[in-house]
Amino acid sequence: MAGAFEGKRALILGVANKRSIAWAIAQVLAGGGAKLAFTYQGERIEKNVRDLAATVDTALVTACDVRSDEDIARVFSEVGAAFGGELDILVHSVAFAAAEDLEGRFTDTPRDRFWLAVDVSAYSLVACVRAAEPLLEKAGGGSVVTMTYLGGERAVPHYNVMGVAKATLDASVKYLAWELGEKNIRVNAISAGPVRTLAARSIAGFPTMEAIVEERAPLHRHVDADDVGAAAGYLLSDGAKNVTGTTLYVDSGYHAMGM
Ligand code: NAD
Ligand code: 0WE
Repeated sequence: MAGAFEGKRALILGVANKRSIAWAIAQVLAGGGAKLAFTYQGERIEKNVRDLAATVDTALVTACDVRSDEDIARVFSEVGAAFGGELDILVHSVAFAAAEDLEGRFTDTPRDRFWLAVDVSAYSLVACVRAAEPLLEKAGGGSVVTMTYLGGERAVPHYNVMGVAKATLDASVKYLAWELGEKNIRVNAISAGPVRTLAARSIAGFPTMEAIVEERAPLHRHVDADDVGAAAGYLLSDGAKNVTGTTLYVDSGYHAMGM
């Protein structure tokens, strides 16, 4: 796909390290000729992200905690300055729930941590798309991709409040797609099977989940971040110009099964 993103400008939220799904997507965009901007969550991962960004054509690396309206406003003003007031691509690859809520009973999720998961993992897409809208519009339209998981549609043991957050995210994708379609802004989700990233490796029983996919999915193999990167490359390219409001499953077909 060399050249597919020549002249395109992309903002990517959610790189933590080289295993991040966001980084796999960034590499596909960079390989196609895009100019990139990155946000990182805190000083703890700043160096990781700066080192990775330095290996591609990067215009901006800046901090963003998606819980903060001030951070989001500053980030999009910096992106506007870096990219001449325009943006073609927005990649949202951010999620968080308190670790204890991915271990205990969903029934026991307290109010504050329920809203934390929805705030970081779902509302952040709405806030970022709203802030990106003028930049995307000025570019004549654009493409937004977010990352979701089957646990937002079905009960996946232990995914718990993250499932509720993903259900909220999935519905948000459809409402955003409807409203922004008239501005030629497309909004889609990728539903990935379990991928060995930082967010996934800390989860007890993750190897078991990979093994279940390998046993039951039609393609009998687990999913890598690069597989997700390739799918994002499609959704973010002009080849998907009439695709919006949808979910592309990159899960070896697991979602199609009833057993
Ligand atoms: P990751 O840990 O590499 O990425 C998660 C990112 O979220 C990190 O960069 C982290 O800094 C960021 N983040 C968390 N809280 C934030 C906040 N308050 N403000 C800003 N950023 C914040 O893990 P990943 O697996 O690459 O996850 C990326 C996305 O993919 C998530 O939405 C996740 O739900 C989704 N996803 C992951 C899998 C999987 O198995 N790994 C499967 C399907 C979907
Ligand atoms: O979306 C995710 C994981 C997102 C995530 C991961 C963590 C780990 C560290 C959100 N918040 C946190 N909080 C932490 O403190 N996935 C799709 C991967 C995943 O997570 C699971 C899964 C799968 C798959 C949790 C339980 C069951 C299945």
